[in-house]
Amino acid sequence: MPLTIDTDREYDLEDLQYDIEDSRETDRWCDAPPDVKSLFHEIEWNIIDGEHTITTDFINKALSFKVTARTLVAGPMAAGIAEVGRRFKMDEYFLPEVMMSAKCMHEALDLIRPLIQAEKCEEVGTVIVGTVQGDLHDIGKKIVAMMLEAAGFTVHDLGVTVPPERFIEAIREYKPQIVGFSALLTTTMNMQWETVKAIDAEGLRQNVKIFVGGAPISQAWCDKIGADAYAMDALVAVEKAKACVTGLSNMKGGDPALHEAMLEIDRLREEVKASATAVG
Ligand code: B1M
Repeated sequence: MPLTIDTDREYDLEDLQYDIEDSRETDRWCDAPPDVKSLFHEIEWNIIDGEHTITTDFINKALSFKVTARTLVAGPMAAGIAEVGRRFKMDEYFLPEVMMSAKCMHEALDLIRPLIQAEKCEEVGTVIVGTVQGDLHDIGKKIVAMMLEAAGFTVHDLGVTVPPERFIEAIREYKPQIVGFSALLTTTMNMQWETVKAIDAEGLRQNVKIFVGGAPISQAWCDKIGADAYAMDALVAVEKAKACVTGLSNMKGGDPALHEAMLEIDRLREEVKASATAVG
């Protein structure tokens, strides 16, 4: 039986700001057996410290406890890289440290990818993803691509710094139902808009449902640039993508009713979250 651990809760990551050598009491991963909880803390710390070999050793150990690949990505790996982001923002970390932590994430994702692919369900559709032109960030996009694959999509990942014309070429080649743009920089988010405009100018806008994501991206930005869906994380991306190829498959890209249906998914999720909090 796979061991699933709650990764949906919002945790306080304050303890990660201090160098703690010994095992700690935190509110995270409390539903995990003690051995796994401490392994998760080791994974968080080794990503923060940029220790890629040790990170992958601990990932392998966690897998031997039958922790699912998805739990590892959404749990300790997400917590570790979030703290790296905070340190970078506060000038506590500089690029070399961030690059070492990014290497940990990439190696761990490479290790996990075959397992996620093995979880793949029945084929449901085709998606193209890419990080927009000028932007080199790809950890989040890779996670989204992997989760979509596990949900049954064939995913064509165009890589990083993808110009609008490459997206257009790929839409013609792969005929996807969905195309997703990732952008992590405030200076490159505008390329999402340029890419939407270029797809529109080529007469392809109705052929594809456009998803946008990345740290500076919001629902307001998605509305402004005329994309169909904003996904704040990989799980939301999967939920919305599945809706696009099932109940909403007849809707065209750019249809205001599709945009509204995507917002309804967010509203329902918020309601479920609120009622779970009220019960808890
Ligand atoms: Co960069 N970086 N970085 N960086 N980096 C940020 C983004 C930054 C916020 C850090 C900070 O200051 N706090 C900042 C941007 C500030 C701004 O724009 N206002 C920044 C900067 C400034 C830079 C450079 C300019 C630094 C420099 O050179 N001086 C430079 C830019 C290079 C370039 O792109 N041209 C740079 C470089 C790098 C590294 C190469 C060192 C490395 C990237 C390695 C890599 O990706 N291969 C890096 C990293 C690692 C980060 C942080 C620390 C972490 C990003 C990350 O991987 N997060 C980041 C800080 C932060 O975001 N808080 C930062 C984890 C990942 C799981 O989350 O990517 O948000 P995320 O993905 C989520 C969702 O957003 C969503 O789902 C994902 C999974 O849940 N999602 C989608 C993402 N894409 C989606 C697409 C979809 C749907 C959902 O469509 C289907």
